Amino acid sequence: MGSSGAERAAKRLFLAALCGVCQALQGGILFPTESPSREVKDVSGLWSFRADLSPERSRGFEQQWFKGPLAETGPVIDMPVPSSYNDITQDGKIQDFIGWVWYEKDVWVPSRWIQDRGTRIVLRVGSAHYYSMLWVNGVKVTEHVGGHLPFEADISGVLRQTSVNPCRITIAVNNTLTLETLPPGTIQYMNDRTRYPAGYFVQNTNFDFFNYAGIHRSVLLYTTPQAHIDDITVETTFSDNIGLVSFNVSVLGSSKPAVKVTLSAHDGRCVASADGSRGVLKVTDVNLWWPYLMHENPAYLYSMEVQATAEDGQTDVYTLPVGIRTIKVTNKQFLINNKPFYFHGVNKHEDADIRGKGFDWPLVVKDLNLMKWMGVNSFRTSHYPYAEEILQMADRHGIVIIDECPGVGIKDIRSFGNVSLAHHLTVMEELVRRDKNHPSVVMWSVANEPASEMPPAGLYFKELVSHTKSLDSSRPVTYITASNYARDLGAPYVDVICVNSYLSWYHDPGHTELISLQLNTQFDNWYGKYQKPIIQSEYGADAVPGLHSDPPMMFTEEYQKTVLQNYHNVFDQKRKEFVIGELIWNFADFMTSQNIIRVVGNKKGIFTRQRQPKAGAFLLRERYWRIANETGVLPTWARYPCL
Ligand code: BDP
Repeated sequence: MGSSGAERAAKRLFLAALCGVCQALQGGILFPTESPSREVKDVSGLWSFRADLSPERSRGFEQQWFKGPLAETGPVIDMPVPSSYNDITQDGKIQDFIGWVWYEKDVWVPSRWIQDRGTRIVLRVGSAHYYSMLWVNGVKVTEHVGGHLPFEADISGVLRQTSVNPCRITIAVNNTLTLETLPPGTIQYMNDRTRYPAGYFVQNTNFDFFNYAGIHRSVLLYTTPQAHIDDITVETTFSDNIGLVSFNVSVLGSSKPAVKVTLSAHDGRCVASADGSRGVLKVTDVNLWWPYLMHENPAYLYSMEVQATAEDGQTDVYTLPVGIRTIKVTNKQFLINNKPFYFHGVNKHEDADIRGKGFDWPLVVKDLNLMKWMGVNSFRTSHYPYAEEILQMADRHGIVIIDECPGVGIKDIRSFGNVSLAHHLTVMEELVRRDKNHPSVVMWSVANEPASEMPPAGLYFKELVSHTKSLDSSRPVTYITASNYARDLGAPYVDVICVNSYLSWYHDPGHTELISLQLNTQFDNWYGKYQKPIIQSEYGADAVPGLHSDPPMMFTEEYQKTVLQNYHNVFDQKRKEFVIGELIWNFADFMTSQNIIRVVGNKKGIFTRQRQPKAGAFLLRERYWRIANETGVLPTWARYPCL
């Protein structure tokens, strides 16, 4: 009986993960928007919720909780969606729960949607961590493996067959992590009966953030005509003052759709149009998409309207914002629109009090405002894909993004096997499929700090990087290493070397005087071996807000500042050569699992978890604006007043 409980849940998950990798990705995952032919109904809000606390975590399936109202099979509580469930209640069992939780909501579907058989009704979940199953009126409609990307199901048939309105949506979510999930984890059973009760198990992971779970992004119903635009891919370039937008539209439900594509400028003026599902639009006097602080008119977006008319005369309309820009990497530079770009930015987390990793507009806008206040021109979606709304915002404000997949904590050699690799490739496909059209996304990061010195890592990363390039040849690919340059087996395959190091923190704690020497050595070794541009993709120190000491001591705000200053001195030398960016770890304090090196979470934020600045935030603000003044063209409204 030792292998009960979550181990079986883990096995169930494992099997699902296998299924997930067997299925090739089908179709697109366009962000749901309204248009003359499409409607969107947000069904987020309060859902009924129950965690399956049975020892096997399997009671919900045995008793088929999806068959009828959840309240009829046991007690339910209110659970907000989107939100992590962990910090919502006063119950420690919910905070640390591992296994299946059940969500349910009754939703009215407009009867004209159901009556009009030409309407396709789609149920979409922005993300749910980690493995999800969905039922509508007791009928299973889909399942999905992976915690940070959207999934959806055409539920028109089920709604028309079951004709129950309001319809009952049931979503079961399992947060168990196994050696083959991304991120990976293991379930460990504690079998010493003198210390642990029967069936006791823990979830082990190798990453430094709380494994928040639940339905993290909006749940939507949306419609399209039966013959509909399923996917759009754009790639952009320019020559002199002519912008070129190549497009590829895929339409489902019609064998010979008539496709028309129109590109409009800000003022609504049509600047180019074409007929057909593939083609190239030419834009004269192009306004390029430029990053924030690099140009006086940053983040210019055109609007691309796609119309697809089927044989029966029904037309589907979808509008995609399009930024025209190019990305190139040389052995020393990162070029956006052929001009050198220096990343002065942050690493973030989707993390906040109470809601955990749940999407929250006030937080998203506050974070954007803080980044702009600080002169941040870029961020990395450490350590997983963020909500697409965040990318859209970055498109509109010119913030550059390194888009990272959830390949974090790959430390166990068993997670470099074929099953893991196949799943990792699928996740990259899902990520590229979702984010390929965002001008803000300039690079893919396939992993963070994997055990890249282990023998399987070389082949693993060769495959992963080349597969990602085959999905999108327009962007460079990297992974983030903390390995020693001489032992890193994946570096030959990436376009940009991204290095994390914590000098005077995890190494030689307290000795900030060593940073200069050690950091210079770090850069020279990496560049000497690979001749590729380098980003310092993480550096930093914990600072407990309000703790002070002079001379600086670890964990004080002064120490955090001193560490940053010492790094900056070296960056200022090396950015004249081959260092192309610096991303502080971390934008804000964030929650981790409980352990002896964390005091209620990781305190390396330059803002607190509540987004109040520590001393380091002011230091970085001054620096980033100074760099922007030196390297960019600032609009007059954006000049930092102190400089
Ligand atoms: C880095 C990890 C990051 C951690 C950070 C730290 O990439 O996830 O939070 O260390 O320890 O190695 O603060």
